[in-house]
Amino acid sequence: MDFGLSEELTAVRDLARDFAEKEIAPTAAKDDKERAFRKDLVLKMGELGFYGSVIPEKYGGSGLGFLALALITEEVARVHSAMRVFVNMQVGPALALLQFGSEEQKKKCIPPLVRGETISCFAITEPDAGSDVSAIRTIAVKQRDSYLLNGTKLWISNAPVADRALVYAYTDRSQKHRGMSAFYTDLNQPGVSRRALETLGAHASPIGELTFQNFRVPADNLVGKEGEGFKICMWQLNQTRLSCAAGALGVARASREAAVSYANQREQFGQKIGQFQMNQDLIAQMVVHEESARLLVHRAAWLADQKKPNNLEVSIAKYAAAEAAAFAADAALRILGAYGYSTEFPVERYLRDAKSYQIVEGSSNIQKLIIAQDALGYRKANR
Ligand code: GRA
Repeated sequence: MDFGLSEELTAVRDLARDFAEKEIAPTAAKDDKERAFRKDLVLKMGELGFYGSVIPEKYGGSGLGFLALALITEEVARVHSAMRVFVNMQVGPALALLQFGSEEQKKKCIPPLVRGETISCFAITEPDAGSDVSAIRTIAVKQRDSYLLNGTKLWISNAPVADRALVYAYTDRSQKHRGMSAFYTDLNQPGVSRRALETLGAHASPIGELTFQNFRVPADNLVGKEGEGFKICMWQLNQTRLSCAAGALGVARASREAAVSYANQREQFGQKIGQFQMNQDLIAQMVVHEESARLLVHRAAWLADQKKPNNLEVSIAKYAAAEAAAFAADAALRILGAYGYSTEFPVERYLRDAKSYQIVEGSSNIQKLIIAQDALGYRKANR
């Protein structure tokens, strides 16, 4: 067993840290406040290879792997959680295409995703289907050499700005989840309307609704076979969930760093507030939750790099990291008091951003369901 990072992975982490601190951090508060879409930073992350670590060189990536992706994501999220969402939006569709797409789709679609040239998203969730993916209502009806898509997708990250979307829709509803299919679509075609939405956190990550009205998708944009959509969706979520967990680590770390720095400097009742055991209790818990979550995230990423099943380990890591982030941001705010509550300091942003991790990519409750059903032997997570 080796807990150290290789030289190559250390270099990847340092590059991401350097970029995050120099290029993302200086405007993070402003970007959050203005709900800015920083396309320039999205492109720069592409240039630095942040979207390509899990993509082979043949399709424009570096093939460095999932641990590299986790390290990059954590560093980006540590300075601005909203910016790591772009990583997931490029990587999710690219990986689904890599795993299930035709050779032609891979050659044509993956390199621009890796470079960040085509801004992408994946569209699963709907007004009446969040945790229960098989309850989606969007349908795709085949008409000779194309499909007509109708339906509404909600809470889709990048919906207001994306060029492409991996859309999940039913091609045969009578087959239940076995009648779902996946389409890699061009959103700049007629039949798509978009509505931007506002959320509590992740303000610099555009989010919204996509409505498809007789949206025509060429038949060769079907990913995999008809009926494979649910399988593709579950497979894809297992990858993006891991990156999400790594993002949560970044927020947990930023919160812990802010709390420690403040506790070492702020004085009350004649001493540094770090001397008070109630604050020490919070800091000790932050450290333990964060460090255990990091080990779990790295284990799940390591398994992915060994090409071993890791659905269970991803759910454990995602649950642990999301809860660690929410705990740490809340604890940091308690330690900073009014300064934490103030919008002059980043801790309130960490708290708003941390809450998203308990909801996205399978809520904490869904992760617990997957973990408990595996433990009880009802439904094995790794299959
Ligand atoms: O036996 P079968 O052939 O019928 O297949 C079943 C099962 O084996 C079938 O699907 C298969 N399956 C899987 N196959 C491969 C299920 N899970 C997997 C898997 N992981 N890999 C039906 O299975 P089931 O267990 O009966 O399905 P279910 O009960 O309908 O749903 C399961 C579950 C609740 C886990 C699922 O629906 C789920 O994961 N829900 C959470 C949805 C979610 O994560 N949404 C995320 C939305 S996207 C997002 O948040 C973007 C955020 C962006 C960002 O911030 O980065």
